[in-house]
Amino acid sequence: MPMFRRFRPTLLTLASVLAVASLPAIQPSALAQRATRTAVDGYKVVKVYPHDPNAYTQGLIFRDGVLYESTGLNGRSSLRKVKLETGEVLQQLPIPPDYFAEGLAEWKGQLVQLTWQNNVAFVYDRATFKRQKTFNYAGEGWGLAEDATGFVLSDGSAHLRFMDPNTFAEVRRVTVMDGGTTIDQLNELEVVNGEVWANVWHTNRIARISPKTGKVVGWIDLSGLMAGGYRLDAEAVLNGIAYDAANRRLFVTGKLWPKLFEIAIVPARGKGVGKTS
Ligand SMILES: [Ca+2]
Repeated sequence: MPMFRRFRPTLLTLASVLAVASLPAIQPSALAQRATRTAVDGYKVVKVYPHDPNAYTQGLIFRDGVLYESTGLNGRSSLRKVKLETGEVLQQLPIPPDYFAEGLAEWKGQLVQLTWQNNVAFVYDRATFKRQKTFNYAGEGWGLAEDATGFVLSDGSAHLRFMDPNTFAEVRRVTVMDGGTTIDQLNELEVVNGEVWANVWHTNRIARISPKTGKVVGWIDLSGLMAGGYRLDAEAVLNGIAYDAANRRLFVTGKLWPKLFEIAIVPARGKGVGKTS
């Protein structure tokens, strides 16, 4: 999500930061996990690919051998077609600076790109990137993905909203809960084997969510993935999940990350996701 949207450097903020700095570093999701004993899966890196370190990744999908990516920030937002193996941008459409692009999904050959606070989604022909229409929606736009019935949208709250694929009207919503704890800040999304996977903003975790109930059925902890303390920017956080269902390949990256990873999930219990070799 956006840079510094809640951060205003005041003395009060500084005092809060100092107060927080003296506490153990516990992510909200970790608190939830402790309370509920929801399984936390690990990961294994299968392959590493280059990723444009100027891409402020807000949406990522994999279709027919290539990645499609939506990047954010006003004046830097874009829609991109990216070669997986090299990170080369094969096709790019700049978004007018009034818009801050967000999540990205596909429906029947059309790409749908959210905007953060403009209440509009752009609909493009996937092959040409020609804009065909727009959708309007209430509230903020963060992450977007699609399942067999339509789109699923996150807006920074603990809600996942399910949208009609033809009108983008909200059909239903669920509240995401891990046991008794609501999980908000849901960001980039991907539907993987019938579950909605969500990056949780400013954490190294992906929540695996039941689309039917909103229940968190598991966590994936990707701590250490972008090794070497790569935090040139405080907002350079994990964000971007793309699943190649045909080949069971799972790709993840982050905002301004120079790398994109194919990973396999090492399950705490049960079956993993992704190839392990
Ligand atoms: Ca995605």
